[in-house]
Amino acid sequence: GLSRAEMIERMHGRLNQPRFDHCVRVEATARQLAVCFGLDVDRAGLAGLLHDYAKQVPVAEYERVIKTHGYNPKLLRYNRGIWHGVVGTYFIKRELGIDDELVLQAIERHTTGDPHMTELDMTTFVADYIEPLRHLPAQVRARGLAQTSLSKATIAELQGTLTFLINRQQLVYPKTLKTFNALVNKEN
Ligand code: DGI
Ligand code: FE
Ligand code: FE
Ligand code: FE
Repeated sequence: GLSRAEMIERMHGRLNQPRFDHCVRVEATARQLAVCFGLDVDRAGLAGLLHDYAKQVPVAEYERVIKTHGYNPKLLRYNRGIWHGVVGTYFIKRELGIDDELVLQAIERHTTGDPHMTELDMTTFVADYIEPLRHLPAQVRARGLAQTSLSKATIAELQGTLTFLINRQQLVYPKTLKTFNALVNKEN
């Protein structure tokens, strides 16, 4: 596979500097969480580093890939907020040669979660939300919960995201709500 330096070079080809810097902070946060919860630190770091690799892929490129690579056409109703996780792994596989299915799954699930998400998936999901430059009240609360429980932090993040979307009358991706229900059922 590619060296870290080569991956970083390709990330600069797809991402502006603020988004790149966010990815590096998520990598560090994900590694810390993995240490705390006894997970694979390098896998968590790699998923964190690459999670937003496809965030700035042009809309037309996404539409083409969704239409020609067997993705659900309903995805076309959403935007890059949803695509960069669910479809983003297409670009990460092709352009970075990542083939670790656990890393790819964590990236695929990093925006919506998944009713069956693993602890590694939660690490990427939560690290994205609590990296040091996140300061919204829901993010501060999730950061506190992440000291003791990945699933409680994940639920708090879903609560924050769903509230944000509903308050702005934005389309909720059904899986985001399904994830919330599945985790609340397990936790309470
Ligand atoms: O990529 P980041 O900004 O670092 O964080 P993220 O991958 O968690 O994406 C957050 C964006 O995704 C934010 O603008 C809200 C949007 N989002 C999350 N869940 C949903 C969603 N957008 C829609 N339309 N539906 C969802 O269920
Ligand atoms: Fe993202
Ligand atoms: Fe997130
Ligand atoms: Fe992110």
